[in-house]
Amino acid sequence: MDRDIGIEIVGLRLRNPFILAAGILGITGHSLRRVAEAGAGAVVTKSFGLEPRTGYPNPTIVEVQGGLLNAMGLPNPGIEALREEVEEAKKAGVPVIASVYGCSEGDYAEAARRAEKAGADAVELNVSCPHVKEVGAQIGQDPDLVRSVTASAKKSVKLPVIVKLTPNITSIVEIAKKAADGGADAITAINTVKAISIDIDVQKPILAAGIGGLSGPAIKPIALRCIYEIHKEIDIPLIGCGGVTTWSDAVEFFLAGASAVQIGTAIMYKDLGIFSELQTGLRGYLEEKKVESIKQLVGLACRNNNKTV
Ligand code: RRO
Repeated sequence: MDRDIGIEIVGLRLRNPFILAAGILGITGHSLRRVAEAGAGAVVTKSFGLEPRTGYPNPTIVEVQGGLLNAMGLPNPGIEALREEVEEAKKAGVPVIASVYGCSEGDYAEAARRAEKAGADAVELNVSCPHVKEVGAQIGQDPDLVRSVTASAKKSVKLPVIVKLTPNITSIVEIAKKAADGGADAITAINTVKAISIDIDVQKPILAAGIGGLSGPAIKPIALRCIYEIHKEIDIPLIGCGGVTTWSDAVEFFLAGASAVQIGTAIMYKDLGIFSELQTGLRGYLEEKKVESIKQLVGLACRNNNKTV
């Protein structure tokens, strides 16, 4: 019989641990629904703020060695439009997580409240966009702000609150501790890694915004290291994000301490068929290793090697 690959995280039951990452294909309610129908265990919307934002001029995305570099600039129609997207996405019957951002504690609290009213099953606080001033990693790089933003979002909703962290920081563990102090129900690690690509003909950065965020296989070892470090120090559910392209990548994340993983850039390489491919591969691994559930894998690599720093 097939192994059950369902999980429970932040009080939500997921049929599998593969979650659509924020911003990738979560452009409309229809695209979220399509991803869910292709087999995702849950979906995260693109990041919504209180007001609409156009985002940066083109080019906003470029393929580089090992992944994609983006500087979209948080384009979104404003949180008023979230309800329609959530309603459409929920038709597929999987949990919908609303990604929200803001400039202050009050913004995050209000955005979380509106996400709850819109029918989302959880909120993911994006405190980690690598290149948008004031709203992104400037919050996620300040430990006290991470704590206070998390605490005020927690106070304003009954929904589970997940905090998505940036790797562009000296100690992600320090920031993760503050998110946990603020009452986070789970942590997603990581958002994209600050990076740049330069056009040698015109001799300037390719992206209109200059610096962007790197995603894809190139950042997988960084994301894994972050999960591993956080898991060793803090007892909080973790969602791995960064370069998961194959089922074995996902297994690495579970072994490092993640209870679920998000899939983003890999969809560009493999299309939506990736969700069934990941499930089949993971079931095969569990059978081969005679493991009953994913839970048994979570953090095993940390426990098997307690000598590393
Ligand atoms: O919109 C973006 O440019 C963006 C966001 Br909000 C984010 O969280 N991470 C990223 O790489 N790009």
